[in-house]
Amino acid sequence: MIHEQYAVLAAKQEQLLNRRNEKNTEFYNGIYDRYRYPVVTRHHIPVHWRYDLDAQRNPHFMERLGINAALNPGAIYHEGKYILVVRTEGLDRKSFFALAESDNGVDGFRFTGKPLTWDDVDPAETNMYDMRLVKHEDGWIYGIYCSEQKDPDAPANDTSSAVAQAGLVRTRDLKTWERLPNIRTSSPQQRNVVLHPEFVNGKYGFYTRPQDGFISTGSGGGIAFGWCDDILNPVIKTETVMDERRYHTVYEAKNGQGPAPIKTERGWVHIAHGVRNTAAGLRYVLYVFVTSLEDPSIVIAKPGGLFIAPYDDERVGDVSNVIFCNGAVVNEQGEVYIYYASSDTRVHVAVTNLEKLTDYAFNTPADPLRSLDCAIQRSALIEENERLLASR
Ligand code: M1P
Repeated sequence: MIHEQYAVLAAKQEQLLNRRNEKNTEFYNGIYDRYRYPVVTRHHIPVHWRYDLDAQRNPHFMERLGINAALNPGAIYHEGKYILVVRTEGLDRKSFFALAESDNGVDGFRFTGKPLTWDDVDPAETNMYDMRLVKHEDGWIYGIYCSEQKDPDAPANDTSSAVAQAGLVRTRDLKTWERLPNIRTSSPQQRNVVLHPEFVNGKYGFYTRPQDGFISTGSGGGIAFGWCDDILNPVIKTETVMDERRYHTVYEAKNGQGPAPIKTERGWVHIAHGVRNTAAGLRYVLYVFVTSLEDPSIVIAKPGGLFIAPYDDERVGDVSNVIFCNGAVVNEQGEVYIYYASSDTRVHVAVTNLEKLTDYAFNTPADPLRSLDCAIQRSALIEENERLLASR
């Protein structure tokens, strides 16, 4: 018999799932709209994924397999639906992937099916997270995720050191997933690896993030680009850094490609995360750059500064002061839905369109990189505006 408390929790959850989202009108920057409520949280995870509903086995209706957080989703727009593959973190700290879909992209996200699983090709893999979903022109939908395991070279008493690699899966129907071999590069570790959606000179193109350590990228200079001939044997022989880390920018300490880049008439728009260190720890924000349609590894425009930073309640969570994005979609109307997680805890959406994103990407001034030059840059804007205001 089903425990009576199930109906209580299910009804409460229905209210949350049916709650309409709305633009946050207190926020304005002309570039994108923020929404009042997160689009996915741990409270969206179905009750029967967390509780044993059987009244005899679970007389106190205790949560048996709780969920700590729902974050960093991969995203695609597929058959008229907004699909997220959410990093869903159990109370045991292990993340798994779960698919949620919505008809309008801003509310009504519901988890479907069961947690995603596939053939276990790598018994050492301990944790999986941050999938980038890409509809490639070869007809498959690929997912690249961080596949993490304990560092096999760490001394026995070191139970924290880890190694990150790029796991690869693919599907045609978002139901059956085929696990392919991990993507191999010459870098000791990899995270934030993303497949370019089109062939580049007949090859599969990848954005990578070479890193020496698990947390620190060390000698890894930034976001890199590489190719592979055979997706079934994914070896990237050469990685060339295309978007470097740089002193006193928002991506000084680390950066990483976000979702697959968005194709516009003027170039591929990339949403990336940049990291800097502070007295309160690492701060993660998003920034934008554009690469050439002819060669997606050549940066042709780069607005200065950050694109999305933690805002109000977004600042606080399991890992505070973090905005991370690995999913964005474009619908038939050219609207762009950017799914970002705040503080490694819950998922939000920011909505813009291709025209605004392109305007932002090409017409926002570049970072002058020095304070005095920034002051001169701003003074020029003020002078132009003062002339306009005086002529009113
Ligand atoms: O905690 C912030 C983010 O840290 C990592 O990102 P990066 O590899 O760029 O440092 C990832 O673990 C990511 O999941 C997490 O959101």
